[in-house]
Amino acid sequence: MNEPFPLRCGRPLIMGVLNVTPDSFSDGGRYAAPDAACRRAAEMVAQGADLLDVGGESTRPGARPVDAATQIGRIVPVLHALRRTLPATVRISVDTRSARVAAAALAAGADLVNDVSAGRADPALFALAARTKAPLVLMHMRGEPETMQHAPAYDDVVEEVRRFLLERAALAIRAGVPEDRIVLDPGIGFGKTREHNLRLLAGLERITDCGFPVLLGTSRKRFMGSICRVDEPALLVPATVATTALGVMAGVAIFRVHDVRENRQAADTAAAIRAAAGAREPRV
Ligand code: HH2
Repeated sequence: MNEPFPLRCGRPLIMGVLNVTPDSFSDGGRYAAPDAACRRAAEMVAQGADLLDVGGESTRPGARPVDAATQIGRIVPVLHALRRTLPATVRISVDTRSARVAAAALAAGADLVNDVSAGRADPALFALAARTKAPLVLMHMRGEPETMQHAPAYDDVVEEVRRFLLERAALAIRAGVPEDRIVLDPGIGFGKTREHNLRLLAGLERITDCGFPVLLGTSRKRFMGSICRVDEPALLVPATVATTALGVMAGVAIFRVHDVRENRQAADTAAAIRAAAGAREPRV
């Protein structure tokens, strides 16, 4: 593994999405072959990505789980190719709920683990993160991808998400994951209605105030399509950029996006405005 990844480096970080799946909601099927993945990765790095999130399982609403061997077969050849072609300063995250997949990815050159189940899908994941000291993203999700959009309900979505994330972080720490390796993510679109997503975005500071770096994943997501009356995810770049700027103002550290150039500009501009306003440094 590379040197420990600095989660707090004083500016917002951009994480480029690289799905090596046949069925992801926005880029499925495009980058499954290692050479296509490397070209896309180089493009995102040239546009300002600090890290890349490689996933071999779609977690879009309605998606069926993908077994560990299939995920490994998709991800590992791509990771080897990325490590051969990318500068070592570019960090790679693996988007998986499986400890077996995460271990194979870390051995193939990944630096971070992004777990949308926050360690609930596979209890061995916390032990792996504890042993390797790899940074670990803990995301909130209500239910499972296959069924999570079936009438999700909350009394106070921001408070319930905040409490869940703090509980998962406490369990991870108890399992030996170093506190300074934990990243929290409110899980926009995961078991939430449009109204829940909007409340979470309006209440982001209650999550960033928890003291852990926060990752935000709004990129091209459907709740913005219903606001903007746009069906095609690729046409939601301007809406995504608006959420990135607001996320910076709320202290978000890492933005998981498909469109790196646009979000890099939004994040850097918002960070400069935030600094000019005398606000605290971003929690990065
Ligand atoms: N969103 C997606 C996947 N992984 N990880 C984190 N931490 N936060 C997110 O919001 C998040 C995530 C869904 O987006 P995408 O990867 O583009 O689609 P799919 O799940 O269909 O592959």
